[in-house]
Amino acid sequence: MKWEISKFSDLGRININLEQEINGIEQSLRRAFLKNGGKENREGVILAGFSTKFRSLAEKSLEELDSLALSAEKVVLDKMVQIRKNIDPRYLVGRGKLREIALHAKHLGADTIIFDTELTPAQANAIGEESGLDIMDRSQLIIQIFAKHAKTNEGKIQARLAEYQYNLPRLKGRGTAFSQLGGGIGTRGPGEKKLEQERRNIRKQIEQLERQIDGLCRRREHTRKNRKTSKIPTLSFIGYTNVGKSTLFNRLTKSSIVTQDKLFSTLNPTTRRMMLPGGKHVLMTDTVGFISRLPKELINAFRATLEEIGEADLLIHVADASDPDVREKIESVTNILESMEYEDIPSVLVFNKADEANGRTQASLREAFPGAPVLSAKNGKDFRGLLSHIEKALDRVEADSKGMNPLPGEKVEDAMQLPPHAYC
Ligand SMILES: Nc1nc2c(ncn2[C@@H]2O[C@H](COP(=O)(O)OP(=O)(O)OP(=O)(O)O)[C@@H](O)[C@H]2O)c(=O)[nH]1
Ligand SMILES: [Mg+2]
Repeated sequence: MKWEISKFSDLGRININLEQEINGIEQSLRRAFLKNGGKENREGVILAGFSTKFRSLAEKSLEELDSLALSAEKVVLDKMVQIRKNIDPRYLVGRGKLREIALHAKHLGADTIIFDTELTPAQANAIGEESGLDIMDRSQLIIQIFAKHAKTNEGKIQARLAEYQYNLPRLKGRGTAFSQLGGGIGTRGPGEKKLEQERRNIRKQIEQLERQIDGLCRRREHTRKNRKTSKIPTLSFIGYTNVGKSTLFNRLTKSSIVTQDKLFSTLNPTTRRMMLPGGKHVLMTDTVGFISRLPKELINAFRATLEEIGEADLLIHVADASDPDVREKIESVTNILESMEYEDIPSVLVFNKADEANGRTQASLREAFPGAPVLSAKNGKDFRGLLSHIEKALDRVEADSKGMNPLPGEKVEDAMQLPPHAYC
């Protein structure tokens, strides 16, 4: 930026065209925004993280928030981290730091600050008022991605319910945001009377959506019952988002589900029938991925989708071998399964993206998770080994359900990986 220092002259004689000056500044900000990868119709955001312990923890978490923001089509203009001994109950990062972030955001032309945590409704309002910017939190961002990626009627209904449930307690001070997917939480709103009417409307909408989702659950349950009577076992692909579940599913079942380097590309379950190498027919289901701190509103709203996982005979837990945080993510998935009371469903662990993991990493995964295949859905050519592994595990599950002992000479853990938390 070029600076020019003018000589101070009589205030009455200063000849500045303020409108022209402001337009000039706005144009420069626009150019800076576009230079950072922004497009006219994309929202520029600043990410704000903090930790009461280590900077590295906050930075790692911000990286994931960055991927979430990209998946929501936002342009991340900057990221800021603060380390504090204690959380400020009103402004989270403290008033001084908040003002600093807000000033920086305005300087860069950002419309919104996204906080890497779940803000209480009171915090969201206080921060919105103090900063004069739109405010989002991590949960709201995830819910917004689900809403954007929902293509089917079922997905849209579930995403809308999550959005309404999230927004209802946060309506104070909000404008028309509840009726648009993804408004910021800190924007100014209408008067109290209008707000009360909006709250009543939302409650009514929530009741209607809940009823529709109960209907979806019943319909899916009916389909599953039919499948059960056909006695074809069901296998569900699960795992952290973006690990390559759909890519692997496509390769195994010769399908063409959309795959992309974005979080939560898949929302709707897809089921395909296929034959395993030993001749057994199975139904394979690809479904929505998980993330740590998955908002509770989504777990409730997506129950019709998530119940598909609960009915599987075997879960194929896909993890990303190239991710330095793979162990934490496996644990996150296990915790989410536990929270849904699905921890007793047998699972096999499969490491994908081996093409991006070096030899040492692969060796250490093989040592820590003995028996778990390490492969590449993208570059791999032969998946018969994986399918045989899955088939063996399924045989074991079926033998167990009939109360049979392990096959002669076979160790249980060779054939079937217990839920990950049980063997690491
Ligand atoms: N290098 C490499 N990339 C892969 C591999 N498998 C998948 N990918 C890439 O990883 C990204 C995510 O793949 P998806 O199959 O959409 O992942 P997912 O787990 O279904 O993701 P969600 O549905 O969003 O939860 C895509 O860009 C894929 O091309 C692999 O074996 N190696
Ligand atoms: Mg997918």
